[in-house]
Amino acid sequence: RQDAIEQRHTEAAEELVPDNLKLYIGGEWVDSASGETFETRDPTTGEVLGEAQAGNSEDIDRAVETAWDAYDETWSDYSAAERQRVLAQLGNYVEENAEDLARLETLDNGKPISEARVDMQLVADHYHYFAAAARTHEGRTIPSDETSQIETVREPYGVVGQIIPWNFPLLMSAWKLGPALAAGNCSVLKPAEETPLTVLKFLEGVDDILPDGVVNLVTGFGREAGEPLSQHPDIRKIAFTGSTEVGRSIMANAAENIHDITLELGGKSPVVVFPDADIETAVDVMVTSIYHNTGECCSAGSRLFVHSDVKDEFLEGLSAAAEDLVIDDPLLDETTLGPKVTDEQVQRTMEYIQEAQDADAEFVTGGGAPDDEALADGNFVAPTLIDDIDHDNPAVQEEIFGPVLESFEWDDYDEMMEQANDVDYGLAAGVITSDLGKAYDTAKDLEAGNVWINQYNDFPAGMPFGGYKESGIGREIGFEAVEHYTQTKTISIAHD
Ligand code: TXE
Repeated sequence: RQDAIEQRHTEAAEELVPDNLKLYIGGEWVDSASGETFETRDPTTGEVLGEAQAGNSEDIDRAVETAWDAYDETWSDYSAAERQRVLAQLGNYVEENAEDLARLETLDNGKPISEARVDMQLVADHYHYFAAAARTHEGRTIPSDETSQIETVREPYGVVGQIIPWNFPLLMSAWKLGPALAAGNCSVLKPAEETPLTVLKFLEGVDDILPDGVVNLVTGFGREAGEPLSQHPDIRKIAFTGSTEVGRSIMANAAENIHDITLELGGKSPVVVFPDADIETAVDVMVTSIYHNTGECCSAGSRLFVHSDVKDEFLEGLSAAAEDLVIDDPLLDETTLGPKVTDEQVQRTMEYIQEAQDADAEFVTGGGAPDDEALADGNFVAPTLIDDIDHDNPAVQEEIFGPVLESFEWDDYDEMMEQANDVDYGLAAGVITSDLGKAYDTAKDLEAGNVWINQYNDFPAGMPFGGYKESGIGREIGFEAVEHYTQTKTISIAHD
């Protein structure tokens, strides 16, 4: 089986990895100023997939300048209808090439192909949503006295910087580029060093659709390429998705230049199960909330609060469902849990598992690598369910970003809610109950930017998404995201 996996991946890489792994600036494929490159690896086999350019501050300077040229000379002259057509064509391209892009995403990130296919449908749909949103730019008329009329118009910033992570590589690029372009901005985008391939392939494919310089891609590391982008005085806004730690430094850099900012950071989201919940539904929702994308979701529902009346039945169902997940080569249709993106991410997850073990927590299932020799070369972690753990344990308070769930039993609603809100994060939450009135009340009590009721990780393009507390600032996707890429100009007109 191990040989078959290797062969499948080698063949897929030969077919799908783009020849062109250069920087994309002003519609040209160029080498990084330093000439340095970095390897991106397949997390299933450990093999090198390709070498991308390691951009630095010189490349960022060049990309920002080029983006301004494109804005001044071309993009700012495009009407909303013309921007709509460009965005719709980006969506069409992804639809037409969805299978190749999905397989490449699986190679670079390790996510099961079934999930990568859903990502690609979402990418296409986001471009179509933002194509439509480009046409809905409206200002307001402000009531004033009889001698003036006041109007507002929403104008783009011009050039924006965008930095994205590795957990949904192409989807995160669409979350960033869609609203920025719809609002009329040009972008300098830096993908994560772990997963540069799909966005490179996408830009290669849409080169004829995008006017030169509207989207500029600088691959590279956080310190060398991301930081100079966030410090650049000539961008007018920075949007970042990643760790809270890096988000803090991005915000400090934005403060230096008084730049607008959107931050979508980590989470440690609670899911509350009421005693009247349908257990089968609740188990399905919980599996999606914590094991989808191997737990590498900022929204992951990673703390379970289950009512004591149903706890035993629920945990039994959930651990059985976790053990039924198919951990295997993510290129296979039937696989439901793939490898984590890097060795480093496995180490991080294992350190938290160790914290729980040191505290004598009960491991209902999982707690290490899966017992499967054929997967020994991959970054696999078995789905894990932990019970009997203190709420102040680091494994409970900090984001693990792996397939690891901690369970808490509750009887008293107020005490449970206090604990559910007792983390620094506030990104998402889940409520599972058959009483919708109760669900609404609970949703209001939860300190979270998004609350899912009887479902989880549902991300349609129109849904504003973002965090409370240390999970971020501003909202991604939805029409709110387009507004975040504009500034308001007020025009006051005198009349007799
Ligand atoms: O994140 P980083 P990492 C969380 C998750 C994960 C942890 C660490 O808990 O375990 O963060 O992951 C760029 N200036 N999330 O190390 O470092 C970097 O190159 C500017 C949650 O991957 O934040 C990449 O493009 N940019 C999250 C991006 O930031 C910098 C998704 C994210 O990397 C930079 C990912 C710097 N100084 C991780 N340093 C979510 N919210 O979904 C790094 N980068």
